[in-house]
Amino acid sequence: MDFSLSEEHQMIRQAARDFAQNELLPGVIERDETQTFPKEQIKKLGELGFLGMMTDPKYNGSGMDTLSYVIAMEELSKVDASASVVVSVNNSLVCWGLETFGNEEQKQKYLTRLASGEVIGAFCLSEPEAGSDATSQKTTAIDKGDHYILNGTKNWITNGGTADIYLVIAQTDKEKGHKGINALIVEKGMEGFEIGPKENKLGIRGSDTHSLIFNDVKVPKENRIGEDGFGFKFAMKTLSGGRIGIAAQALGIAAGAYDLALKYSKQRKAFGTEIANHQAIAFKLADMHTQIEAARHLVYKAAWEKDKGKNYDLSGAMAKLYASQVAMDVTVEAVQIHGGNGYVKDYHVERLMRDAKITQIYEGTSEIQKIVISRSILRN
Ligand code: COS
Repeated sequence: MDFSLSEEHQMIRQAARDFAQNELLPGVIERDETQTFPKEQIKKLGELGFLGMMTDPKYNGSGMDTLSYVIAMEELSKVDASASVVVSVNNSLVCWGLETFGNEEQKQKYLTRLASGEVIGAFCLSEPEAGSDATSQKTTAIDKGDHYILNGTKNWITNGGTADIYLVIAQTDKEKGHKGINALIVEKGMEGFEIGPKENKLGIRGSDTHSLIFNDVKVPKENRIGEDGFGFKFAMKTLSGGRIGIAAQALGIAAGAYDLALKYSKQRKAFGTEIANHQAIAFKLADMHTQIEAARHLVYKAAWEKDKGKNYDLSGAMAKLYASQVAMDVTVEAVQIHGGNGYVKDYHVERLMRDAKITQIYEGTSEIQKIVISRSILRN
């Protein structure tokens, strides 16, 4: 076993770290407060190849491995989880999904633009009444020969307003249950496709979350991903990889809060000495550091399994379950270490605490991860 990172991985970490400090940190508090999408920053991330990190260069991607992607996610998320969720969705749900399951025409038409960051994508599975219970799709895609007619509503869609290309999961044949579900590529501007109001969220407030409404949207059949009825499997397989990205985001949020708490505890004085010298604080730092390191091992292991072509459903679910809990625990403690300062916005940790919560919810709640994990260990 070798736990050291290659020179290339270290360079990616440095590049993502520099970007986070130089481009994401300025204005991050204001963007959170005003719910402003980091448009310029995302454009630059695209130019630097961070939006199609794992995509083959022949489709304008960077051709890197999953470990590179999680390292970048970790560094970007230390500073701005609203920006990193865009990176995560575009990379592991949209680009990976299209590259792995799309046909050549779809890759040429859509993936090339998504991987270069010319446009960004959205992944549309959740509905008002189908979040965790993902097979209960109410959105319908009725087969009309050479096209589908799409009707329904999708909820809590990341990049909902800013995306140009949407991967939409919908039921074609109710009788067939999850085997009658399809995944369709929908373009912004298609007639009958309406973007609902932006959600006012607890955290990741700079990210752009909307409901989407489809009213008799005509989607050409060539926009279906995979065979008829492949949509649910497409969603599950894609989400399995997406969960590694969100686990990396959770890891980064925790690590960012820890870094701030460590620095603060060496500067802030109480009872005549820096607070880090009090065991009450030092022990908190010890716990936080240990939890983060354990989460990092789970996240990197899941990425490694994906890169090795192994099944990563279990490792990805474990990484997400654990790292998101660590993100919650560590950010709460980081606020505590900051005391009164932790409760005001200027010190960043309250934002990281709010941002942490979503990692236990999106791309499969912690309870869903436990279903995936328990089914996997009981099956074997
Ligand atoms: N890869 C490939 N196929 C998978 C899969 C995976 N990771 N997970 C499930 N499937 C397949 C199953 O094999 C089954 O197909 P077959 O009947 O051909 O065997 C099908 O999908 C249905 O699976 P299952 O019977 O396990 O469905 P359940 O209704 O019990 O739900 C869970 C399974 C709970 C795991 C699934 O609904 C889920 O992940 N829900 C959460 C969805 C989610 O993450 N929502 C957030 C939206 S994105 S922000």
